[in-house]
Amino acid sequence: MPFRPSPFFVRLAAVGLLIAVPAAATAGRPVLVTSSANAGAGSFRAAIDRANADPAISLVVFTGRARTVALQSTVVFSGAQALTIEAAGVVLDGAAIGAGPALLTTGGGDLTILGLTVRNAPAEGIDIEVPATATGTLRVNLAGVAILANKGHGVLVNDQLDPSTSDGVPPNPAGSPASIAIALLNTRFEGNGYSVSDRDGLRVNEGGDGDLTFVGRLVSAEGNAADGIELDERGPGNVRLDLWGGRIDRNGIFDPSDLDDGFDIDESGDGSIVGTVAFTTANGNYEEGLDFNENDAGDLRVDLAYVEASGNAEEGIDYEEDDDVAGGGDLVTTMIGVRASRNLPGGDGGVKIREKGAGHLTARLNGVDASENGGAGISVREDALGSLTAEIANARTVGNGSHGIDVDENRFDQTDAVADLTATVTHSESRDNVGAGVRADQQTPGVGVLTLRRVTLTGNGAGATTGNGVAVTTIP
Ligand SMILES: [Ca+2]
Ligand SMILES: [Ca+2]
Ligand SMILES: [Ca+2]
Ligand SMILES: [Ca+2]
Repeated sequence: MPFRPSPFFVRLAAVGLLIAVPAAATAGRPVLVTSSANAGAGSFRAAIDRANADPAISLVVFTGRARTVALQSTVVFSGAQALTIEAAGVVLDGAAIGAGPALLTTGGGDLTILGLTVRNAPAEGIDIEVPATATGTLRVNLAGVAILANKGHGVLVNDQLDPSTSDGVPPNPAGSPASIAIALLNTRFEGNGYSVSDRDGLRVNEGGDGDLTFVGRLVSAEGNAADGIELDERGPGNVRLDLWGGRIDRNGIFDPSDLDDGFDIDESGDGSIVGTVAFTTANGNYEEGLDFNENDAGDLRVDLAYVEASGNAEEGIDYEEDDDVAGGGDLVTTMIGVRASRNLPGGDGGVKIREKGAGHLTARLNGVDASENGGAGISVREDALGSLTAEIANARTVGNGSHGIDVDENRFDQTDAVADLTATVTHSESRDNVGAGVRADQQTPGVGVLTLRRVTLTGNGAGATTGNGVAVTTIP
């Protein structure tokens, strides 16, 4: 399905475009593309070759005469300067490329692309390879861009020596000292990656020192072979996330032995995942809808507002802090107006929020509907050192295959004095679940307190409440 924003969104996008065009676009004389030919005078390839030869060239503009460029081989931009490509609706078609991406950049400068479609390449649509010596921040800005049916990743930004392995030795795996910042406006990634396993709509690999920053406004990633969007940050540095208006649906079907997610973030080494996702869907993906994993030192702090993650094959929303490598750090989240329903039994629940290793978990959920999931509706779990605080209001958890709401605090050891559970559920209904309406479990030592205020808890197979070590106060 094409992405069809409302007229209001289109106007918003137009305003955003004006903001997004960097100063480089107005500096220097543009090289004009006047021909749809694969090569030769006035072609896109010739324009990029001129930019390769002259670092003063920072702007390539399609004049409107070219419509579809049937590339016969990869176009390589090797210049180190920032480059802006104003395409005004032109299509780069890679169907006749024998092998390789449609567009490859290797120089490490900022790249801005406006109004371009890239389709049918036998590998990546656009491959941005970060030089090992890059420093500072490499910025990639895409506005009004469509990335369609490329066989590799739709767009790859690669700052890792070998993304398929944990290359280098943690905590400093191989990758340049540079940070990566990608900004997307009214941009879509559809039907990419159908060649080999693990090819995504958008993949950003950051390695070594540096952060990975992702900003998206009106972004769709639909029907891609592996993840719709994957952000992979290694070594020291944070992932910063700001997505508004995402449609990240029906991704991950390609490899039955490794089905994939809508939006996958993997952070390792020192550093946190911090940010917001709002007005976004992650529905019908073949593994999880949102799959955010933070490892080693650092926190996971991502808030959600008006997000739907339903009909996925595993969890709708899966937050895991210290999932694979415990290194301390907290998990803190506020979720408002979230729906996570009809996610299948492959996962632990509609909304799964899990903190491991040292660190506290604080979850504030208001207006979360997590119903008819194969597992629990809402699962909040804290393991090892640290306490669990959950404030759940205006929730609806109905007809789930396990508990409606599950708050679970697991001790570190018998001497851990700071391992308490404090949960409040107010103005909510948790009924007709296979498990309990609310399960609250506190391993000793530690104090467990569950307060229920105006909560409907009828028709649950394992009773209104269950669990050990928790004092339950019910206020009608
Ligand atoms: Ca880096
Ligand atoms: Ca890093
Ligand atoms: Ca970390
Ligand atoms: Ca932790």
